[in-house]
Amino acid sequence: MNQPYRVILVHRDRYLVRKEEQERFCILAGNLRYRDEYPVVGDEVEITENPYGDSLIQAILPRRTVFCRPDRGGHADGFVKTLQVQPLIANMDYVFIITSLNQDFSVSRIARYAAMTVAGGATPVAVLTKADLCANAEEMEAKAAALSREIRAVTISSRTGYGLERLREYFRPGVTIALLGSSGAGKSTLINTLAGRELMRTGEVREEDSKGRHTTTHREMIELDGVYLIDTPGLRELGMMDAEEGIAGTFSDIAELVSQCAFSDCTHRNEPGCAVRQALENGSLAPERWKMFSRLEEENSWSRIRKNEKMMHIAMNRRKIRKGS
Ligand SMILES: Nc1nc2c(ncn2[C@@H]2O[C@H](COP(=O)(O)OP(=O)(O)OP(=O)(O)O)[C@@H](O)[C@H]2O)c(=O)[nH]1
Ligand SMILES: [Mg+2]
Ligand SMILES: [Zn+2]
Repeated sequence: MNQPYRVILVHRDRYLVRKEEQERFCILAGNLRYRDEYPVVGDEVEITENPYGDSLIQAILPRRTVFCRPDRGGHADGFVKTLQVQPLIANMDYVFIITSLNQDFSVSRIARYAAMTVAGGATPVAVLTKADLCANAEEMEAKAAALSREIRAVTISSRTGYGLERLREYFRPGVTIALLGSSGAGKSTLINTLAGRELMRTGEVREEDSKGRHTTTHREMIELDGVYLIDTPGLRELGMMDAEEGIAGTFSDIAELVSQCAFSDCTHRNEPGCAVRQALENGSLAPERWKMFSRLEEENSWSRIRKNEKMMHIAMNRRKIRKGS
């Protein structure tokens, strides 16, 4: 079988691709640029080799899974910027949601990453780092695990090696794992610890609030004994967009309750036959989980409305431009 090349690093408009031991620098063929299709780290691509310089990426193979984030920057079309989802990584089996067990720990951030992971078809694993700095790591792990049946939680320390054996259960040959999370959470350090050498640069976190300084600046895939690990720069925030299925998949028990309300447009405030209110009242649904779910849903539908509004603006601008000319 002719194995495709995989994108391991993107640097502006140049792509480093790899197959077995062979690496090639590539640029995009005109037809991909014309269609605004850009490969991301993890993508499988077809290339035309050029022994004298950069090879050409001719096609991006269909993505098995993808991790996206809303892109508010977008390309300007007329006067209005488009709101779109931006793929960041492709073809990963697991997303390790790296969260440190310090002041930066946030269950709702884990929920956000999990929803976007599930939306893109991969499996989320909450990896709680820096257990050596935390007195109640087990309690925190229980909190993360209680978030959803869909999210597994593993506590580790790259410093002491605690928990790494549990993590290695995911390392089957051929598996691709993306490490995502805030700056300073310990993504690059974990890769170095697993590799047993300094593959990635790491940086200290700030004393006051434990936040990182955005040390990693590129997404990059490395191979360790047949396992592909993708290091990424810390994301500042992660909004919800096109995540209906991801949110429902992450909180499947809550989505199920919602579907049992007597009215299909139930607002879950005071309608009769509201399954959500009933579950909240009898204690089978924790209020924090309901709050988190509603928050994500609300944000997601807000971005959908915004997206549609922008589309309308663009269409109207186009008409104006056509009329004016
Ligand atoms: N005590 C302790 N410190 C850790 C652990 N893992 C990482 N650190 C420290 O946390 C700091 C940030 O680690 P990085 O690996 O650079 O974090 P990152 O997630 O790659 O951050 P960005 O590249 O900025 O997104 C470094 O000073 C690490 O030494 C751990 O398990 N225990
Ligand atoms: Mg890093
Ligand atoms: Zn209801």
